[in-house]
Amino acid sequence: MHSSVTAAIALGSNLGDRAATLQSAIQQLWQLGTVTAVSSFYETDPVGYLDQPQFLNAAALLETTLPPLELLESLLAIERAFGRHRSATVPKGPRTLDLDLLLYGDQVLDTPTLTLPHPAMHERRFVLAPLAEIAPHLRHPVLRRTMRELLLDLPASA
Ligand code: PH2
Ligand code: MG
Ligand code: MG
Repeated sequence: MHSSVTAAIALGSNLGDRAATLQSAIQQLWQLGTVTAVSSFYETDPVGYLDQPQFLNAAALLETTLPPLELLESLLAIERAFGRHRSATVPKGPRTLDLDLLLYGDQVLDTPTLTLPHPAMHERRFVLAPLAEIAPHLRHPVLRRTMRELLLDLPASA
């Protein structure tokens, strides 16, 4: 019997019916555990690669017994089910669905395929705004700041 861990997942979409995609991706997350919180959907300007449509972003908390690499594989399988084919698209470019594993309990991990906590999560308003909505007191295991503090720490330009 594995004990369950709370994972934080970022969702993003900027192609097709974005809200319908996020809604049904959240339904699919139930196959991986218990979805304990889902944020509002946030309309956000693209960050990084700018020449692409506006995103709809959200965050969810998932209580799961899947180990982190299996959870990551399962999230990538859901992305593929929504028609995302990585080789065919620009890195950081438009996507029907992006599911990023942000946190897996307090676990700190650095492998070629998965880094926990997600290395850029604390710099991104489109990640922190939805996550702070559903988990304001959740603490980043490396930076030791809560999601609300990290959000308030962001420069206005982020
Ligand atoms: N994802 C990216 C790159 N830029 N910008 C916004 N607003 N939202 C995203 O989800 C996003 C992005 C790469 O995953
Ligand atoms: Mg991403
Ligand atoms: Mg991703």
